[in-house]
Amino acid sequence: MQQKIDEIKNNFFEEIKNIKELASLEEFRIKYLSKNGLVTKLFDEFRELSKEEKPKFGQVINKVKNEVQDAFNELKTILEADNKSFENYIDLTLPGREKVVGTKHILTQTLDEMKSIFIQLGFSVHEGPELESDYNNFEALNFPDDHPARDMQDTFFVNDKFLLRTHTSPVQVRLMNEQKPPIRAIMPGKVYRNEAVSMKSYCLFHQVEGLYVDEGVTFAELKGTIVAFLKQFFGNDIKYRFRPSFFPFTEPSAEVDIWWVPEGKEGRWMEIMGCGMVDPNVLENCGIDSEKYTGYAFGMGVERTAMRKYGIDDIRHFFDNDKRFLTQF
Ligand code: 2U9
Repeated sequence: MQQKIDEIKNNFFEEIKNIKELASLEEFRIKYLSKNGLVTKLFDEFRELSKEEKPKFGQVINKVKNEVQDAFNELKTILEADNKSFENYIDLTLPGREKVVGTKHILTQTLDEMKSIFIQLGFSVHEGPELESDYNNFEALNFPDDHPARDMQDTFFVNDKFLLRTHTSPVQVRLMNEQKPPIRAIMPGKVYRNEAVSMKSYCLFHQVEGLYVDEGVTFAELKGTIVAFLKQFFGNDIKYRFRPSFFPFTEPSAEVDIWWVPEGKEGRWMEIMGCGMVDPNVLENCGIDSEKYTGYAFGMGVERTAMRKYGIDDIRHFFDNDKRFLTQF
């Protein structure tokens, strides 16, 4: 019996030296100290001993039991403390986790840039509702009753009096009705057209329009402002031309083209914006004396302009919200 006790005790103290972590400590406890453990089992054997042997081995087994239990408890305390400090350990040398930071949509960036250029040129920024009256969107702007834009095929009508604005021009109409000249403002915002969706057109897009009304405003000033914008937006070397055109709300009217050389392709003229002197009828419709005041106006599509600047070939990219497109800008 004594030999067995010694063997278990020696093995216990030999094995405990190799235990370095809590997981192996549990296996070790099961082996020696659980209900069926080697040390616990010694008590079963003790019960089988003769009356004479019992007092002697009782003391020996109890002593061994206390020694191994103490050693076990001590190691458990140490390993638990180690484990805690391991859990709280911060490795300051680890590289940081990269956070994905959102960026402004390319349209917002383009709008911001356009606004900031016109603000520098002395324009204020005005916005208005997207649901407009037929009067503000067409009537006040000199659109004849039979103009194609007034067709259901081209415009989203809500009823016979209201529609989704097809340009931001009604904001100018509102402004002129509210304020006396001088008025020098741009109108950025969403507009809607009932068109077949394709690479070039979408049912919704953004415009920036501008208006300057005062005494003695001339076409030369209009030209100066537009050229200043083109140079800032596309760079000083931009080649441009003004070409006569027609709009119901301006007379005379012009379209502005820029010379554009797409990558790997031949250069060509590309239309970038329209402009003109506000038609006297329009000024009168908005309560402004056309004998005293003149004004110029211009308008451009933000998507189309951004497509030119950044070489984007399909307008639908702006609205698809594909991260592969958005993160390029
Ligand atoms: C008022 C009077 C005049 C705004 C103007 C244009 C010329 C023009 C197009 C460019 C491409 C629309 O985005 S587009 O499809 N716009 O060519 N817009 S002058 O003239 C106004 C506006 C309001 C009261």
